[in-house]
Amino acid sequence: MPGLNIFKSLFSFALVIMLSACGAPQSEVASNEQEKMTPQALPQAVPRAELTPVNKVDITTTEYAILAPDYLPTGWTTFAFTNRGGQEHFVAMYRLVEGKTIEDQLRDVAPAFDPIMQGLRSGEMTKADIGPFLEQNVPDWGLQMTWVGGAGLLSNGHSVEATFNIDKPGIYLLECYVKAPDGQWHTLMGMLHQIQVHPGPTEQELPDATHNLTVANTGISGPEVVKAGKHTFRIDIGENPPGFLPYDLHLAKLEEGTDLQQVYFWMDWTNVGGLRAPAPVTFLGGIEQMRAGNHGYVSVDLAPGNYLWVSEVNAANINMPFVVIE
Ligand SMILES: [Cu+2]
Repeated sequence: MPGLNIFKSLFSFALVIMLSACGAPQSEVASNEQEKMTPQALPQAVPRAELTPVNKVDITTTEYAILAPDYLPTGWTTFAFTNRGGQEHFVAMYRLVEGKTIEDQLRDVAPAFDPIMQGLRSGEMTKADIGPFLEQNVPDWGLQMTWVGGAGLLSNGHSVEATFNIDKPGIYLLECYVKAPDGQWHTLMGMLHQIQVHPGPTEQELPDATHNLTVANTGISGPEVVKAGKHTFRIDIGENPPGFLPYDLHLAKLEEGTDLQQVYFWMDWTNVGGLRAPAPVTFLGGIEQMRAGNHGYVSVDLAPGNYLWVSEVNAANINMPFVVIE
C-alpha cells in the first residue's frame, strides 16, 4: 500500500553457526566479495593503524526526550543507546532537504499525524485515507528526507550499540514515533532532536561482525542458531520495499506464549494500538531505516532463549525467529 509507506516516510517521523566470528578489520571500501576472503587475504585500502575509529555517541531516551549531541561529524557512527524511560523508544535518524530545520518539521510535517490517528481511532478515516490526507497536508519536502539509520526499538532499562554511516553533512533529525499509552506520538511530545552534521573522517575502522543478516523483499536471511554471548550482527539492506519507506530491523526477546501475530500487528503504526506502548515483547535494539545498498551493525549480549528479528515494514513477512544456545 504505497500511500501508507509515503505516510510513514512523511512521519518525519534487520543449523548454521558462524563460528568464524572475528573477521579481519574492514575499511568502509570493503565489498561483500572481499568479506568472503580469508582474513589474511583481505585487501585494505588503508592500513588498520591509519584508520579512524568509529565515532561513538551516547544517546539516552526518557519520557519524552532524546538526549543527544547537537553536532556530529559525517562518517561511521555508533549510537551507544540507553533507554531510561518506562516505555519503548527508538532513535531513527534522517537528513532533511537542504534548507529545512526542526522548526519546519514541527510546524509543517509532524502535526499532520495527529488528525490521522484521531481519525483512525474514531473510525472516520481508514488506512486508505492516509496517503491522500498527507499529500494535501504536508509539503513535498516532507517526503524527501534521507533515512540513514539509527538505533532500533529498545525496552526500558536496556542498552544497545547500533552502528551506521552518516554519509553527508546537513541538518538531521533524530526521532522516536512510538505512541504513548494514550495514543499520542512521542514525536509531538518532545522526541524530535536536531543534529547539525559537518565533514568528518573518510577512512574508518568498522566493527568486526560475528554474523551477517540481509533484509530483502522475500524476507530476512541470517543464522537461525547462535551461541550465547556478545555478538555484532552486520545487517545489510538488500532491497527496498514497494513504496517509499525503507526497511529497518529490530531484535525482540520471545517468551513462552508470545503471540507472534500480535507482535506483527504492533509493528505497524497505522494500526490502532500499533507502535503504542507497552509493546507485547521486550525489544533489545536494532537498526533504523536505511535505503537498499546500505548496512549497519547491532552489538548485543544474548542469553540463551528464543528471539525474533522483525521489520516495521511488512512485519508479518519481514521477520526471522532464531535461537540462542549455551
Ligand atoms: Cu519514544
